[in-house]
Amino acid sequence: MKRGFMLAAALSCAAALVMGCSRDASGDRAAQPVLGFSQIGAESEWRTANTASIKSSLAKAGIQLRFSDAQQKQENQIKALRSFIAQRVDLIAFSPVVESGWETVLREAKAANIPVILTDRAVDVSDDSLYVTLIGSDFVEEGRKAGRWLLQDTPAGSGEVRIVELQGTVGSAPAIDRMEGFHEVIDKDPRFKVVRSQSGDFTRAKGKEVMEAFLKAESSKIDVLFAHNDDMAIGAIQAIEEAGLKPGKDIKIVSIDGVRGAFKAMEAGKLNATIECNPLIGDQLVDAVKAVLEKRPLPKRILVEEGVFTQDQAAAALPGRKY
Ligand code: GYE
Repeated sequence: MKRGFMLAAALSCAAALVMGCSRDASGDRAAQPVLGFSQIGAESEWRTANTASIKSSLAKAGIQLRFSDAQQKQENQIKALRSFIAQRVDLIAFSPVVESGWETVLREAKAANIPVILTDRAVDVSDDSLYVTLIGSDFVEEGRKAGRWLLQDTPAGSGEVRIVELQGTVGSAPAIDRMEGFHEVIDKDPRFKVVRSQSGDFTRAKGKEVMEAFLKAESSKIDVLFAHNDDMAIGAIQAIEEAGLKPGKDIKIVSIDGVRGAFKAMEAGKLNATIECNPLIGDQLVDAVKAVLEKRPLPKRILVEEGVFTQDQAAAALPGRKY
């Protein structure tokens, strides 16, 4: 009996070693690995779904989560990362609000031997051994998809197409890349012109505010709105309606994410298309965490699959949407 118990204890300890161990619990190594996660904030429906996915997948996998919300501020993320290092967590994952400015803190994590996984957004560092992998979408391709949709939707032989653009957070990977991909496609056709472009910080409130400013400033007709996320488009829809115009008709709108709010706006005829950006990356994060703890190699980039949805597909697709 006693021997059996000791064997079981030894086995579970071995299993704990394979899984990786928390190093901070009263000096004893706990069986559950500990992951510190620094999230950007709760700026959009996308982000809320992303947080829920990460929390539920980690809980299911028995990985202990220390979660920190940065309220969209890089300084808060850096503080959170330093605190995870001080707590000697087994792993750090984070979604970097902007691309630059991470080198120092990532070196501190490396010096402490704590592997770092990036989720959703990229960093701009000279040494890519500072992180294990990036799990996230191809934002340049999403921008291209928005551009291609617009090209297809514009009748041949039409005149000038005047576009306004609501950019995401200044300096963030999705804002930089979506803008680049969109331009790559539309710049080939001289009819398309981006007449105004400004950040709405990925939020509804700012999307509305900046769209109001666009509408006031533009004396000529705005044909198209390209918004880097659905939330800003939804905010802008309000501004367009308050200006007495019909969103989706007077001004065509294409945005990115594919959240439920976008499908509802498409059903109502107010949004023309949304490019999917899948926030449900919790299970892929768990797989990556396990690979790191078991010392299996990982590719530097893990992509997420996604598509494009238009108004005519909205009603059929909405009940099946998970975010
Ligand atoms: O598109 C936006 C969110 O980084 C892909 O961040 C993410 C973006 C997403 O605020 O809604």
